[in-house]
Parts: sequence; C-alpha cells; structure tokens
Amino acid sequence: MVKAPLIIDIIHSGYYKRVLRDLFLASLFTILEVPYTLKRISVKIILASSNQGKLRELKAWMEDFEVYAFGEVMTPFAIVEDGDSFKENALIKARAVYKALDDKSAIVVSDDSGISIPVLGHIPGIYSARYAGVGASATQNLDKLIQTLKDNEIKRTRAYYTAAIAIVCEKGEFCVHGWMHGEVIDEKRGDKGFGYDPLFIPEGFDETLGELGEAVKKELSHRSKALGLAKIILKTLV
Ligand code: ITT
Repeated sequence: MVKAPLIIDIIHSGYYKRVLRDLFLASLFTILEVPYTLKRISVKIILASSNQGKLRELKAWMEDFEVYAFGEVMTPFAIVEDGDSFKENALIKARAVYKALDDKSAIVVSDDSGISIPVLGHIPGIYSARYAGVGASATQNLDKLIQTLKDNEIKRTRAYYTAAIAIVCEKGEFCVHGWMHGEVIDEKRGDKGFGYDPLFIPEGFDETLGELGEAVKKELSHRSKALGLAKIILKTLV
C-alpha cells in the first residue's frame, strides 16, 4: 500500500503535474493526429557556443532535444578560454553560460574542439580558434596552417580532431571526448563544413571534409562521437 507521506512527497515534487500535463498533451495530439513525443516538451538545452558551424552541427545532431544557442536566449558575451585542455575550456564555457542564465532548470552544453598535427608537435590543438592570433577568422587560421605546412615542406601528414563536450546543470558537471583521425593537405579542397575541414581527409577517404559534406561528417566526426556519449548522460538528466 502507498503510504500518505509518499503521496505528499510526490505532490510536493510537482511530478504529478508533469505526468498529468504529458498525458493531457499526448491525448490531445493523438486526437488531432499530430505526431508527438513527450521528449519535445522536456527541459531546454542551451548551447554555450557562438561558432555558427559548430552550432549547425550540434543542433542537427541533437534533434531529439529542444536546443537553443545561448545567443538566442540572452545577449551573447565573450568567454575567456584560459584552460590548459579541451576539457577545461569546455567546462569554462558551460559554467559561464549556466551562471549567466541563473536558471536552475537549465542544462548547458558546450563544445571545445580543435585540430592537431602530430609531426608539428600537435599544434594548433586547443589554440585552433586563435592560431593566426586572437580574433582571427576561420579563413585566416586555415591559411596560417597551410603556410606552416608549406614552410615545413609537408604536402600531406597525419592529423586528428578532438572535441570535448561539457554538460553543466543543477545535477553536476560532466565532460566527454571524441576524436576523428585522418590527414591534412597543404591546399584547400571543397567548401562544405567549416573551419579546417577543406584541409582534412578522414581515414578511409580520398576527399576532404570540405568535399564530403555533412552526412559523412555526421557519421564519423569527433563531435558526433563525443555527442553520442553526451546524449547518454543527457537522457538521464532530462
Ligand atoms: P565557441 O568557443 O564559441 O564554441 P570557437 O570557434 O571559439 O567557438 P573553439 O574554441 O572550440 O570554438 O575552437 C575550435 C576551433 O577549431 C574552431 O574555430 C575551428 O576552427 C576548429 N574546429 C573545431 N571543430 C572543427 C570541425 O568539426 N571542423 C573544422 N574545424 C573545426
């Protein structure tokens, strides 16, 4: 038999209201014959990123969640990424946006990522966004990497992308990683993707990500691998 204090706890937790709301909406949408998943009315996820290429990929790969860029829900602000690793920088970004939102129910997701060239000492790594200097554009960073490859007489060499995805919410802080291995070449090929993609040839392919495009990248990228792990955590939080 269910004890009275337990029922009181359930009432106080507001859980019964959510269940009733979900049942009501599910019935309504069934009557109206509108496809409906209970997930769509769950907690909003805020992405702590201003990089349009990343945001496009993160949103496309998290379509089973209700996702907004932080610039869509507040005035965007600059975040100083002074950590020593992808993980630290991802957590710095997610914490900064979680604090600014001042909403305990928020779940903030961030991505810190970059490309590394082993033969050059794993550069630019965590400095990928500012390889050509603070405030440099994606084209300037890419051109600088081409110049570095040419200066070192490297036409093609091993490279890898890293992505650290951080999650910050009331229940705690989490971080997962994903990697994509391949090679970089010393010339741009293709205009799909973003950032260093026109230089990067994933393992098992002959074309750059700039030529291959979103579908291939979604299958094997550092970001999608990290997101696969992040989604397992997110599903326990929403
Ligand atoms: P946010 O911090 O606002 O998310 P950002 O561009 O500053 O944006 P990072 O500090 O994580 O992000 O820098 C990552 C850089 O690495 C990014 O600017 C790209 O140039 C590059 N990069 C990361 N993932 C990439 C990908 O999938 N394809 C191409 N370039 C990528």
